[in-house]
Amino acid sequence: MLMLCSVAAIASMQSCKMKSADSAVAGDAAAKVYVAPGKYDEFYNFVSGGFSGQVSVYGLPSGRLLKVIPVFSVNPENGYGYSEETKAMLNTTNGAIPWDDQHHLELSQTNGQQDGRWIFANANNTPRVARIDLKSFRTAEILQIPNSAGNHSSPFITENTEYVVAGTRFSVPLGDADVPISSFKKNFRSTASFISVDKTTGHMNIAFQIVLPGMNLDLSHAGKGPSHDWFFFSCYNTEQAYTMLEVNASQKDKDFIVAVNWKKAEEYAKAGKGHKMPASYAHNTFDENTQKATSVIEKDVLVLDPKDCPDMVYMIPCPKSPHGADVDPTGQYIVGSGKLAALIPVFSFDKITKAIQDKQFEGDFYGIPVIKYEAALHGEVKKPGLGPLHTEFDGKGNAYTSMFLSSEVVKWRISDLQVVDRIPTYYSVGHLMIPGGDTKKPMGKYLVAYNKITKDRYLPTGPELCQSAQLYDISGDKMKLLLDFPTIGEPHYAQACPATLIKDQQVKFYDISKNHNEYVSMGEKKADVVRNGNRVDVYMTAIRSHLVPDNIEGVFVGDEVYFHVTNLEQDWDVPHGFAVKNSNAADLLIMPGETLTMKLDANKQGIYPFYCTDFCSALHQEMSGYLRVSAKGSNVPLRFGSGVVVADAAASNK
Ligand code: RUQ
Ligand code: CUA
Repeated sequence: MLMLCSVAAIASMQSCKMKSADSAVAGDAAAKVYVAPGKYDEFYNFVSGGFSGQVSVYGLPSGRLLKVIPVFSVNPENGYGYSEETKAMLNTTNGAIPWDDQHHLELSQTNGQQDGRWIFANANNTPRVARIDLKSFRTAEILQIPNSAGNHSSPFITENTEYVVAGTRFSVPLGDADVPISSFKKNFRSTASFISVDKTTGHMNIAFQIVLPGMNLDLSHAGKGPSHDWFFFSCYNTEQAYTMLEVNASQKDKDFIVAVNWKKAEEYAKAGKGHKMPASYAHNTFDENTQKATSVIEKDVLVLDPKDCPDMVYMIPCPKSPHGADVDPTGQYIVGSGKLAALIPVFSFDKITKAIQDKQFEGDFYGIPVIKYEAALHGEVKKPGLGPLHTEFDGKGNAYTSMFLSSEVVKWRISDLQVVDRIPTYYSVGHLMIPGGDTKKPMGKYLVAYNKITKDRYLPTGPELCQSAQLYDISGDKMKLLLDFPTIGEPHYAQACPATLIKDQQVKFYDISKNHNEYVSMGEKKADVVRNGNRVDVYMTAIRSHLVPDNIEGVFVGDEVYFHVTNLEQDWDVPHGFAVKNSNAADLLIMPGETLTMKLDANKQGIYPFYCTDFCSALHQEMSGYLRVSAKGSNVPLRFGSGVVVADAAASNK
């Protein structure tokens, strides 16, 4: 904070004194964010979880947390990544990975507007892209990205969700080659992967990967309208440093916005201009029918080299270590936010097109033409503040840029680049978000700032303080602070859409007659326990308020016990939980009509109680049972059952 203050002071931007929250809050703020008991919020706000690896869902304007969707991290709360059905979702070519760093989200679009079908999420650390189904709020697919590291400029999408992109923040040698780090210039490359999305199923595949020089691709956004065919990536470290980047990657005055004509790339790919390169990456899908995830290892990737594909990639100089690359709702203006720049350059798509036609180049970067800065420039926003990171739009001709160093949101007009308003954030804002703010049709009513530092904003909680979001009213000329709310993990990018777009399409329960899980029990009569060598399969049912079977004997130390629990309920909001003493797996939270499996290694003798963990009824506490684990070699027969069916059960012993 001290450093931030001194930088701010130098530019005499604003006082270092912590502003009094009272004075900064709009007088009618409480009424504006109050959503009465039983009433719904106007927007769903999907917020990246950063180092939590998950995505959280809030209501706006209340800031109420509605759900945490497990995506890249295991989630003991509901067994994601622990249950046999979901384990494969986290599979990679490096085995199961229980965590990632989740930064950016993008809602699927049709004609440049949100369509409420899916939301895509990136994993930075072990490069992956996930697709979350907005009917179930569940992760449906995770695709690993080869030839990548630090998958940061992802998962931004084209106007009709034709492609989701994934660009490397850390350049690496292709094909995991073993080379000296000092051979960076020669051997390291950045890549921009274009993942095709099936129009009806959402199924993802890497269509092609464009190989670029060694540098750091940072963020991106697709064009729209006139710039529909293009994708814009910011990059830094065109110095190509591989050590002490803090200094060495900040030498040049300008880095680049990389403009990629993905339509051309598509044509080149079809025309056979690429080459298939061997690669190995996991492709995990959750099948709603079998209610089980499978992981397939893909074997190659189609690579396009700009050398073989003229007119596919251009560079636009952009001061100084650009971060956000944001495209306005008309698709005409591209905003590059240089983290270390004292201005915000805004590029014009028409000018870029003209510059390409007239060959107004100032040279090339590894054979890629570099367009003259002035030729591409619409203009510069002067003295916007310090540390511009990200820009969103309100659909009324205004842009809003987050200023990390001077801790503020700055509103400026796209037409004449004049700053028209600024408002402090508490503190060090990273991303900001307006519902639909990166689409053709922003809903310029609210803006949310996602901040890195909270300091004194909440009750302290030991050395780690919560991260925070702040809601502003942007419906008038002046921005007004309405609300602070804490977030899960570290919030980076976020998306919000009108609640009406998705609230009525929600899956309420799974039709049990369509449950094709291979271990389903279609009714209590089908409950069973089957031994096969040292593997014991328990086919269990759950319904208010009992588990069948609830007595199991004849299991021995050294057995592997699989509890396949089917929730027989066919009603909304009646999950059952399942936990068993001594289990190393987490809780299962089984939705109505669903089957989930927990594996238990019976490694010590004793009585293992099991029970439903979700308070489902007045007799929830009674929803329990016992597993008896006997010493290896003892002669306890396999017996199982529940109440009246115990006798039948004994007869069906195998
Ligand atoms: S990046 S602020 Cu991934 Cu800006 Cu977080
Ligand atoms: Cu089922 Cu508690």
